[in-house]
Amino acid sequence: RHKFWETQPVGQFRDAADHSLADGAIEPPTPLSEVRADPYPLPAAFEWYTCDLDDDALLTDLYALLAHNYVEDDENMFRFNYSPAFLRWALRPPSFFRAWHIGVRAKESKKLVAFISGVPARIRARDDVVRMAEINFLCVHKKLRSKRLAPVLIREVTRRVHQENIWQAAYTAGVVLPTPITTCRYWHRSLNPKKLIDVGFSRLGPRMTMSRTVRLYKLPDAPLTPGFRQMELRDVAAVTRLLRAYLAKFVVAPDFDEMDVEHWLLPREDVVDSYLVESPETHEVTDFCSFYTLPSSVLNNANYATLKAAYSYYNVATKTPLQQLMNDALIVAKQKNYDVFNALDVMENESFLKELKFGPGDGQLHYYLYNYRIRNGIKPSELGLVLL
Ligand code: NHW
Ligand code: EN5
Repeated sequence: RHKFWETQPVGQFRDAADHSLADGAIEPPTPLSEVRADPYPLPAAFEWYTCDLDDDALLTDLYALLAHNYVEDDENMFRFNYSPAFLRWALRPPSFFRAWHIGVRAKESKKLVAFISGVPARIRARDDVVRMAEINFLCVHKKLRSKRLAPVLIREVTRRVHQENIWQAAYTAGVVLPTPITTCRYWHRSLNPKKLIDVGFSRLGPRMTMSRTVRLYKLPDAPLTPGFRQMELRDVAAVTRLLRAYLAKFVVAPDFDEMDVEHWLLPREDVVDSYLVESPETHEVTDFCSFYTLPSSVLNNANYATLKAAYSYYNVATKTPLQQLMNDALIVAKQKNYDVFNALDVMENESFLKELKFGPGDGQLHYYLYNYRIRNGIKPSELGLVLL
């Protein structure tokens, strides 16, 4: 059934009933001297190409590969359109490895035809903090599909991760592979219902008119919580404290330090937005919310080329009710002209989705760990990890 995945140290569907298998690494590390020294072979017309994200020309090529060939919804109406600035941010966190930005080019034309990436992260599973690679942006050009190139890309990124003495990885996918640690649902909150309906992202509900729908999703013009403001550099220590205390509640979550928070959560225009509540009395930072910007191309629509989507990222509420905090996030996203606000049912998100008029989407997101077993998996609400 899974000719490639059957050979990999991942939970196999057949292991599900075996109670002798403990949580933790599936196979032990091998000595670095035993890690294969040379790249895996590619079909003769192609060559490996380590990408330099500082290089604007490379970044443009990578952007174009993904904009034309990356993930689509099940009806091929929308395709993720990660911006060049987003890709630079996503691929260059603290201590990133350039060797983990792996392209494949056609030897003759030098055209970029495939890509896979990893970035380093510390991820905690129960009480075990593990150095991992977060694998993302696996993409093979549409004309080269179903030729078993993906397993070669995955083996090659694995080899380069092993060379850094890292033996585990985390990744997400819309497809089912052996074996998810949990399966999450996407939820969507309309901000610009008329456009969403025009492009086929959502439908007019039964017995609903356009004007009733627009009224249903109306939001105030400005955030309601006193002390709600953008996060700044001076807030990094306070936000790190809040976030670390919060993420400790989940079974699987990143182990963020101040450098990670500065990189992943300090606002960057059209990439990541972060807000916090600073108590007007004590000036203490009590609550935090964030979202990242990932537009989708609208395929085959005469009126619109892109959908501007915000994706809920990390949120922590200690004083303000989480629902009120997220309502303010919706308000600022609407002010900034996003068409839709998306969220997964991870962490405590279930507590506000229905109340804030999110509806369930038709997409799922499966979370995976490589070479790390978590018996019986976890619930989405036990997951404190959001990948881009
Ligand atoms: S998920 C998004 C993945 N990208 C897309 O969906 C873009 C559009 N699709 C494509 O570009 C986020 C192609 O369809 C791809 C497959 C390239 C997906 N993950 O080459 P073949 C990520 O980036 C398996 C893993 O013929 P193709 C996460 C499939 O099950 N495996 O197919 C990435 C089959 O194996 P099997 C996937 O359609 C995580 C084999 O690939 C997969 O031309 C990567 C077929 O290959 C997916 N999304 O290309 C794993 N989709 O055993 C990281 C298909 O079933 C693991 N397959 O026969 C950790 C590594 C690091 C470890 C460090 C210690
Ligand atoms: C790795 N980082 O399917 C990511 N999106 O629901 C890779 N559906 O947008 C894995 N089909 O439900 C990504 N509208 C896996 C996701 C791939 C993309 C995907 C889904 C998520 C999505 C939309 C559009 C569907 C178009 C037809 C959807 C309904 C919204 C409606 C709004 C009003 C209230 C009810 C729901």
